[in-house]
Amino acid sequence: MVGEATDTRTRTTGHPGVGRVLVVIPTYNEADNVSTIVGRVRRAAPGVEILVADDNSPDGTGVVADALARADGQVHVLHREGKQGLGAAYLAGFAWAAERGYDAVVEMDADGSHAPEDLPRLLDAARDADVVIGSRWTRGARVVNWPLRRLLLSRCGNLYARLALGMPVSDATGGYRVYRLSALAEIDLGSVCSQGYSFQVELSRLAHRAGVRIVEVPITFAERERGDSKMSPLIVVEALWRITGWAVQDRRVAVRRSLHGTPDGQVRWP
Ligand SMILES: Nc1nc2c(ncn2[C@@H]2O[C@H](COP(=O)(O)OP(=O)(O)O)[C@@H](O)[C@H]2O)c(=O)[nH]1
Ligand SMILES: [Mg+2]
Repeated sequence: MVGEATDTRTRTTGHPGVGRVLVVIPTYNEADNVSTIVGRVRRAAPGVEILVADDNSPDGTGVVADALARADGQVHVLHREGKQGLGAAYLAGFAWAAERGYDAVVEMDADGSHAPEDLPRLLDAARDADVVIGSRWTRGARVVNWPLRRLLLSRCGNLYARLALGMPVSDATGGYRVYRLSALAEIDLGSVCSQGYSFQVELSRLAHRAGVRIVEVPITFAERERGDSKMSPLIVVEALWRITGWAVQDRRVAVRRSLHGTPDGQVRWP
């Protein structure tokens, strides 16, 4: 990771009841989208700061982001060496936020699928929660213009994740979230192994296991209008493979525990 970020004349006020907020926007070939999304976030939530985490996009997204950062002290850029996946970009963004003393980070796609106009509502929910998931599959949510195959993939993926992992989360694969830094500190981020979109499921699982407060709020999710999706069959296979692995691991632990218990009789994860 090159990791040089534009700096930081901080003028933010943060979000009431949450504190200083950094919206991390991972980008790969989003030159047509990055200015629009940054502008929408700045208008919708003027108190937050933004970090564009760009994986050296060949289309020049990083150059566009640098220009945005030069013009606005609340916008920063993290330049990474090359495409390493969504999960790696987010982990780098979280570390950047932790080093600089932010109170909360937001995950948001660059392509407009996650409406910045919903952000104040997500941040309001974070006053009484450690993790807020913007859910596509809870009462009051809407999904606009998504092709049927993506709808099915998301519904089936979430059903499988919920059944396999026993998590009370309707949208474990969703990528519009708020994490308090104090909650991320409870999670062993060094153990995260996902590269693609299973990152969201993995963090949901780790947060659930850490016992932090998770709430879901309905969002309106819209298909991107410009640029191409980076979703690939490999990403789907990684998610299926990892969810199955975690489920097997959880069941093994449950069986071991029922046979042997824990030394002090307490229930705890390995
Ligand atoms: N930094 C970085 N961002 C990525 C990578 N893969 C996807 N993204 C970003 O992650 C977000 C979601 O990706 P997208 O292609 O919209 O996925 P989809 O919504 O599932 O079709 C977008 O902002 C992408 O630019 C990656 O390898 N590195
Ligand atoms: Mg998208």
